[in-house]
Formats: sequence, structure tokens, C-alpha cells
Amino acid sequence: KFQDTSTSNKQHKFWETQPVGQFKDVGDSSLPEGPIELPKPLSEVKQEPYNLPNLYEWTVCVMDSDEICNEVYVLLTNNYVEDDDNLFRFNYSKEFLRWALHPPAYYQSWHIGVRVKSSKKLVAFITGIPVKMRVRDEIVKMAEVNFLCVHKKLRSKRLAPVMIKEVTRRIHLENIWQAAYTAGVLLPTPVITCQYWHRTLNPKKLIDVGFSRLGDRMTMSRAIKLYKLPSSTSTPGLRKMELCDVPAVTRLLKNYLSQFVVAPDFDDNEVEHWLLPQENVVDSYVVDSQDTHEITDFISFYTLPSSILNNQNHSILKAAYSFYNVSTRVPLLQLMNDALIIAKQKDYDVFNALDVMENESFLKELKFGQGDGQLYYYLYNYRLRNALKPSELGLVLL
Ligand code: NHW
Repeated sequence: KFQDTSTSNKQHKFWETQPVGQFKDVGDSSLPEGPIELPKPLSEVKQEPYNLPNLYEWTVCVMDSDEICNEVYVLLTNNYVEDDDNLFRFNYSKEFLRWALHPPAYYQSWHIGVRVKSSKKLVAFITGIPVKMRVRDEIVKMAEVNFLCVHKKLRSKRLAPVMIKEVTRRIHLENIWQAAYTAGVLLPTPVITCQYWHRTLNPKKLIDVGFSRLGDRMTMSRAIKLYKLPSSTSTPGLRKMELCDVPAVTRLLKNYLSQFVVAPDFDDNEVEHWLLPQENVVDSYVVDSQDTHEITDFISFYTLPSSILNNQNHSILKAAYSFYNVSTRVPLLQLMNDALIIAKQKDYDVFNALDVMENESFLKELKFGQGDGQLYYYLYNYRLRNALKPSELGLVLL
């Protein structure tokens, strides 16, 4: 196959106008690190929303409302991200969406929908949440932008750029000028290019639904044996995280994340929000050393099922995604093996992890297989001298 160079030569009529690293500047190390544009006085930020095509109107999606949360859930379930072969589509649960969008000090106005004026049908969505991000030794207030979705029937009409400009405007109104986001598509210009790795927990189902294939000289019974896990975890003192663990986990996490070039800076409230276990949303376990009653390690994963499109026998793939893990006393390999065991006990089909942080150190040994496709991380209005390696990144976006 010819190498596809069209991606980076492609015109980006919208992204060329935005304060992001441009492809033509890649490798130009004379450009300074930091903000690309300076903040404007808030009085100079556009006060009225951007214009939508005439049939549509803006709406704020108040996710506390069961009715609105359900509308968002239905839009995303039918129209959000699919894999390249259109076999699977993310199926974020309603509880997950509420969790993802209601961190401490979130802004309601950043949960933006588009409705058809006449029918009020919700047809597009984009969100931001606030985060304090550390880049090298600076803490930068940023937004994390996620859940950009345009109904399948309204694609390729340049609605996405209007939505991105509108969320940008509302973020600017809160005096925030930087953002972080990820995408599976290549845009100007990634700061890190990552890959997903997948640890099979339920080989039979993954093969049945086309998620994985039996390799050469592999039979179903061999695959089942290969991926078999012990029935219980091996680390003494491993238990579910509780509210009283929040200060200790915050300390562990802060210290651990300080080694990465880009990482969030979480306080106790954020750790409570992001890591305290919530059934079918986020799972966290700590190692409580029995002698000193110190919390020495922890592991976490979030739950993001995918709809299985067009399969007779199965409709949902239950996937766990590695979130934040800190090892100080127990080897990371052993902790992650325990994470796999827990996920297997809870009936997940697959455990996914990116090659960020120190994950490379356990992926191969714990029988993760490399996924196809890339996940690109981007920063808006913040330039880094060079792209980073995945192991320099301490950030997981949902
Ligand atoms: S990535 C998931 C994105 N969503 C999906 O893939 C769901 C399925 N697809 C769709 O719904 C996680 C549509 O295809 C979407 C595009 C809506 C993706 N990021 O309206 P047009 C996130 O949510 C550019 C950014 O005709 P469409 C992160 C594309 O390159 N840009 O396309 C979101 C082109 O621009 P160009 C994307 O297919 C981060 C233009 O959109 C993109 O009908 C957002 C075409 O628009 C993507 N994933 O709708 C940025 N996909 O310049 C936040 C396409 O190349 C930035 N495009 O001509 C920060 C803002 C805050 C700053 C604060 C200071």
C-alpha cells in the first residue's frame, strides 16, 4: 500500500484560522513555548452566540434533568464515535455523562446543544469542563473539550466549526484561554500521538463480535487458556477506595504526576469526584498497608461500553479503561494484573489502556495487544517546542 501522505497535506480551512500549532511549523524550534495568542479583555470577547444555520438554535443541556440527560444519551448512542470498520460505537451511560460533565466548579453554559427550531430535536452537542493543567512547571487553567457530536444526517455541513467557536467563546467568557482535547483524527497539530492496547478478558465474545481474531495456530481453547486469570487478586491490603482515602490518594497522585511534562493538578475535591468509586462509572482500589495503615498504591479504571452494531448474539461490549494508577510499594505490573482480575470478576469483556505514563512497562507482559488507529492529544492556544512521547504524558481524557 502507498503511504498516505494526504492527511498532513490536507487543507484545514477551519483549523488554519485557529491558534493551534500548524503543520508548516512542525520542527521549527525557534517558536517560543506557551500561549500562541494573549488573552483579550473580557469586554472584547464576543457577547452574543455565533449564528447557526436558520433552522437550528442553541440550547444549554442541563444534565441534572433526566429528560435532557436522556436526550444527550440518545444522540451520542446513535451518532458518536465508531471504530474504522463501523463494528462498534461508544455507548457512554447516563451516569457516566453526568460524572464526566459535573466535576467541581463546572460551568453549565459549557454543555452546549443544538436543536431543530421546529421540532426541538437535539441534533448536536459539545462540552467543556474546567481543569488545572500543569505544563512543565506552570499551572495553566484550561478547558477539556469532549463529546463533540453532530447527528449523522447533518454531517459535512461545517456545523462542527461553529460549535467549536461557540464553546471557545463561552470558555473565553470565563477568562480561560487554553484547552486540551483528544481525537482519533489527525488535525493541526498533535502534541502527543498515543495508541490503545487491549487486554482480552472474554476471548470467545471478542472473537464472536469481530473485536479480535484468532491468530495463526491459535484455537479457541488455546486463547481461553492464554487469557485465563486467577480468580482472586494477589496484593495484600488491596481494597475499594473510600471517602476517607481522598487526602492520601491526592498526595500519591500529585507526587506521581509531577514526573510528567503535561498532567492535571488535582486537589482533594477533584480526586473525590474523579476517583471515588461509582458503580459502572469509575472503580478505584487502594493498597492499605496493614502494618502502618498507610495508603501506598492505587489503581483505577472507568467503564465505557460500546454498542455492537449488527451482531445476532451480542449488543454490548463491556470495556474497562485504565485511568490513573500509582505504584510506590507494590510493582505496577502486579497492581495492573490485579486490575485485570477485578475487571474479569466484574464481567468486563476487555481492559483497555493507552501507552501513556508508565503503561509501556506492563502492556506486553500482561498480554495486552496493540490496537489499530491512533489517539491524538491536542492543546488549543498553547505551543510546545516538540511533540512529546506518550510516556511524558500524565493525562487521560474520557
Ligand atoms: S473526538 C470525537 C469527535 N466526535 C466524533 O467523532 C463523533 C462522530 N462524528 C461527528 O459527530 C473527542 C462529526 O463527524 C464531527 C465533525 C462533529 C466530529 N475534533 O461540521 P463539519 C472530542 O469531542 C473538523 C476537532 O463539516 P462533520 C474532541 C474537520 O477537521 N475538529 O464536519 C472535540 C474540519 O475542519 P478543517 C474536527 O463531520 C474537540 C471540520 O471539523 C473533528 O459534520 C473539538 C469539518 O466540519 C474533531 N474530532 O462534524 C476542538 N472532526 O479545518 C476543541 C472534524 O479540517 C478545540 N473536525 O476543514 C478547543 C476549543 C476550546 C478552546 C478554549 C480556549
